[in-house]
Amino acid sequence: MPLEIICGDITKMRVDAIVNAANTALQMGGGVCGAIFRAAGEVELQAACDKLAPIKTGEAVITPAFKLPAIYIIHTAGPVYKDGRQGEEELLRSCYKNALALAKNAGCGSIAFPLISSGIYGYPKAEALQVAISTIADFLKKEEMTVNLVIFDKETYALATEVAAPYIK
Ligand code: AR6
Repeated sequence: MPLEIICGDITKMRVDAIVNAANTALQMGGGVCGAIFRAAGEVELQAACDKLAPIKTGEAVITPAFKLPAIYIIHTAGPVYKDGRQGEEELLRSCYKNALALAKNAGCGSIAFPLISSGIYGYPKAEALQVAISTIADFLKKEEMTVNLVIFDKETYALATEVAAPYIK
């Protein structure tokens, strides 16, 4: 199954689409979003985002990737984690599903995701990994695509390889 867990910086990925862990206003923020805006070109990317904003939590939209090695950036707004009883899991699942559907419609053969909501938005990393990996695995049962999950820090990467082990045979 073409699910690959990678430890690194998503802005360097040579794939058809990279996913941005955005906010609903599609404004440049911190974390991976700030890194993507800086590497793509802040002015051009913000102008493209302004035409599509706002989005709802769980939705996804697509822009060019400007100066990045990727072709597209798919922006999706993850849920802010409160206590896990506010529909966070379904909303996080929607981010992955909607981004994958958009990538498929755009003809992408490869996509790279960060671990959405697991930084500034506070989603516990182990649970965020379960949602990400199980949702991607479900998609790959029916569709052909190379899906990379790009994890920034070594500790979370080690956890990710454990969570993914039953899915990668
Ligand atoms: N490549 C891959 N992953 C990264 C990178 C990178 N270059 N930089 C950070 N991460 P976060 P969120 C990881 O906070 O929780 C922004 O302001 C990071 O270690 O970027 O969805 C947006 O505009 C973490 O595991 O996104 C929103 O307002 C993961 O990316 C808000 O933050 C996601 O962390 C979104 O918060």
